[in-house]
Amino acid sequence: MAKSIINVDGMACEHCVKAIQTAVGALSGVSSVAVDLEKKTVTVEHVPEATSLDTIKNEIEDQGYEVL
Ligand SMILES: [Cu+2]
Repeated sequence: MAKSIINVDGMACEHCVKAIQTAVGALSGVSSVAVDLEKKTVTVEHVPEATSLDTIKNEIEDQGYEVL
């Protein structure tokens, strides 16, 4: 299990939090998704062999947010 902290811009409200949690949480091997609006971070616990960090970043960008 890996813990990745991703810097993300464009998250503004609870809707953004939900959108990211739902989309990233649906990826296989992801066990938790925590969004910190103030710090602009998304912390993901995942099995790297199932879902890589790049896959998670792509999913966040697909949702309309900018990975920094
Ligand atoms: Cu929002």
